Amino acid sequence: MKHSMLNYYREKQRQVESETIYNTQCPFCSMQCKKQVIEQKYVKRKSYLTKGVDNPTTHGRLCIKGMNAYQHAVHKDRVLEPLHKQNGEFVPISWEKALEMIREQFTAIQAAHGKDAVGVYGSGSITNEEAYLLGKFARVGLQTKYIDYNGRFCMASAATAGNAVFGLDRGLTNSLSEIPKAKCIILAGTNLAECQPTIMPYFEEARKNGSYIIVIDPRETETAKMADLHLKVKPGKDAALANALLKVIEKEGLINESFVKERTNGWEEMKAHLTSLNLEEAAALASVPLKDIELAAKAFAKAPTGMIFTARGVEQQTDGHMAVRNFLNLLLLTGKIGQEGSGYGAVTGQSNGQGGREHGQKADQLPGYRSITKKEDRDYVAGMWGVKEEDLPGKGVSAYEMMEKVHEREIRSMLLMCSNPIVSTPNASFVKEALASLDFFVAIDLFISETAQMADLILPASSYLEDEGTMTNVEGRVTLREANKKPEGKSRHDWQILCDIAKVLGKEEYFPFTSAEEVFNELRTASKGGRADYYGITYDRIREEQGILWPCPSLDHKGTHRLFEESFATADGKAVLSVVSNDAELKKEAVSEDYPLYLTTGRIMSHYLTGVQTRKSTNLAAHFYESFMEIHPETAGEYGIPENELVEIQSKRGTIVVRSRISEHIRKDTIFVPFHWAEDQNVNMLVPKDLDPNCGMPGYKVSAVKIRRHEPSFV
Ligand SMILES: Nc1nc2c(c(=O)[nH]1)N[C@H]1C(S)=C(S)[C@@H](COP(=O)(O)OP(=O)(O)OC[C@H]3O[C@@H](n4cnc5c(=O)[nH]c(N)nc54)[C@H](O)[C@@H]3O)O[C@H]1N2
Ligand SMILES: Nc1nc2c(c(=O)[nH]1)N[C@H]1C(S)=C(S)[C@@H](COP(=O)(O)OP(=O)(O)OC[C@H]3O[C@@H](n4cnc5c(=O)[nH]c(N)nc54)[C@H](O)[C@@H]3O)O[C@H]1N2
Ligand code: SF4
Ligand SMILES: [Mo]
Repeated sequence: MKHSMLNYYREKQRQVESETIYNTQCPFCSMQCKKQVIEQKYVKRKSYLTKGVDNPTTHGRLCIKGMNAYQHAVHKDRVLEPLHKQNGEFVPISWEKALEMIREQFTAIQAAHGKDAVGVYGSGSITNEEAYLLGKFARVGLQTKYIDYNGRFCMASAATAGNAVFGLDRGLTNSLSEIPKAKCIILAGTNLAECQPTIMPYFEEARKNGSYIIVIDPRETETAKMADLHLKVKPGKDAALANALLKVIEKEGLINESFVKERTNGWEEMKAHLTSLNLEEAAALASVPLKDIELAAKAFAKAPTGMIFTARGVEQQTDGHMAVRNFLNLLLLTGKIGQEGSGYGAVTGQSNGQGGREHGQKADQLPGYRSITKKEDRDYVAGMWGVKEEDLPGKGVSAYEMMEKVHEREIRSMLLMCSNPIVSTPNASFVKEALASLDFFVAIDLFISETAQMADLILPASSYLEDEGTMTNVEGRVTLREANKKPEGKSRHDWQILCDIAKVLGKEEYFPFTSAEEVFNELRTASKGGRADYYGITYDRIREEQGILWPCPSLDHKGTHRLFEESFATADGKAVLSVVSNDAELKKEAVSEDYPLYLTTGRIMSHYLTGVQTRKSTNLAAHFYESFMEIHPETAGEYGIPENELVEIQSKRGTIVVRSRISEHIRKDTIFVPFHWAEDQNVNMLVPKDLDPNCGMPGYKVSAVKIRRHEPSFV
């Protein structure tokens, strides 16, 4: 560094009056990178530095989002007191008034229309404690059956597939440290390089160790660039592609018969299915060259160890559940699970995408991955909550179906925590219409998001820098997010808000908590003996051992790094082979003369989900301040679309306007649009409402659209 620069920094440092260090984890993706945010107070202003902190999952690494994540948390637009909508304007009111209003409204609506008239909508971005408490609040505080959460859109296909095939869903069956031992890796519909950037060194190390990496994606993403082989699948055709891979393995005699006999059920049906498959037909459906399919199948089957990872590309489909099961067939038929360097990973998305799906905020679920329809599970949880089993509501419906119930006015009031459904649900215009019809709508958020804007009441939540709690990261490691910053303004922690509402509803005895740790200790007992058993995990142990991988059933249990070594978690210990047809996609929208292109949607590195947080961050927004459409040069030429021009994209449901970005990296029949923007750029206005019948997952990755150059109209 030049002398003058050094002096400049020394002088700046001298002006710092005080420094406060906040220990935390990045609030964004499932890597949960540990970091410190350092607040420096100068004479007249504050500034912030961010430093990665060493830990067993990410070893001190941070991506661009983690480096800048303090910006939204200290942003001037944070909601800092309860806001009540009066004549279309938000007016600050006291917490007492806000809580009293909630009591009056919820009580009156439930008295007039039944308990289920109030719905609860949660999130995979809240802590385990909050997810647990939200489920308990719905079942005990409100006694409504209608609760579900945004993770339905994220993890539902893989979670239901994992439970059906292995008897247990923990995103990764092996800890991340085993990735470098895998000699062949299939990355199907996952763009790790942009979505979990700090995971990449594990794969780079695998490559150095000679691993053969195969990426399956309609686009040549940053992730595909590190692959040895890229299969540019047609959107929505992963089930057919997996069938083609299975057929090659059968034809080449590469099935691990002893593993299949000892560790799986369903071989007879599978054998008949494999015999009946036509390789050329499956390959043509997937639109992938036969020779590449053969190369991929042989590389995977012949490697001594191997792993398959799937993410939303495969999963966010109306056949997502079955498509995942077909990739699990590939693992099972080649015997690649339950050993070092061999296993499966559903790459979890949100910060607490894993824990958020285990402790009872799903329509059909009680804590510890227990089932709300099983008598013994209901008895256990009711017993520990101190309520009667028959007073626990039954199973509700999935997140999008809840919006339909709102539209039908079966649900008349909603409590929304940490989600922005107007931008994140499919068929977004319908959802907006539904939410507008609510009699009383409460949103708990950091900001006036597009959805909170529609609420009658907004309650201010504390941010990740302020809110302590546990988060279960991508590898199933339960981590403790410390938080030593005081809540901004009058904001409160999400768990506190639930206790406050329970109190005014006369349910205080069930919600007596004064700290997140107390909630966690109850969660431990609630999960005890369940599939996601956290009983042996305590705050002190997490601090000492730098996180613990569940299941961890007792205080002297070390946690579980590798699942299914001896047996699977099914009743007889065997995994289930599943017959999956090429056309398990009946409900997918097909392209037609009117709507000739496939639209697929997803993410970019510098923005997060609906963008409410990252659009507030100057450094992140600077990378992309508006949405775009990735399109192949030949297709762009066909439609007369130049680079960086406004383009209208239309489906049967609506129209959006975004900028063109011409790229050879995408298939010619497909365009890609990220979903981080709202209003005229809300791509979910185009996405159809059809759901996977097995799990309620929408088909975000396939819509049929037409495009044209946008002609600005001048008035
Ligand atoms: N930067 C950033 N990181 C994030 C997030 C974010 O918003 N921004 N969100 C977090 C969350 S909640 C999640 S769930 C994860 C998601 O992480 P990913 O699932 O990796 O992200 P996506 O971009 O949705 O989709 C992955 C890839 O699927 C491809 N794809 C599209 N259609 C198909 C198809 O039919 N078949 C196949 N095989 N591939 C297809 C897309 O081209 C894309 O590259 O990321 C997490 N990390
Ligand atoms: N087209 C398309 N749509 C998709 C997807 C896709 O790939 N394509 N992916 C889907 C997936 S995987 C996901 S996970 C969903 C996510 O969809 P959403 O959950 O709707 O997205 P977020 O932007 O995370 O919304 C979180 C909201 O909570 C607020 N918030 C942040 N922290 C806190 C907190 O601690 N407490 C409270 N109370 N509020 C907080 C934020 O300000 C923001 O308004 O989107 C889904 N939608
Ligand atoms: S966005 Fe994910 S990878 Fe990036 S710093 Fe945050 S947790 Fe880590
Ligand atoms: Mo997600």
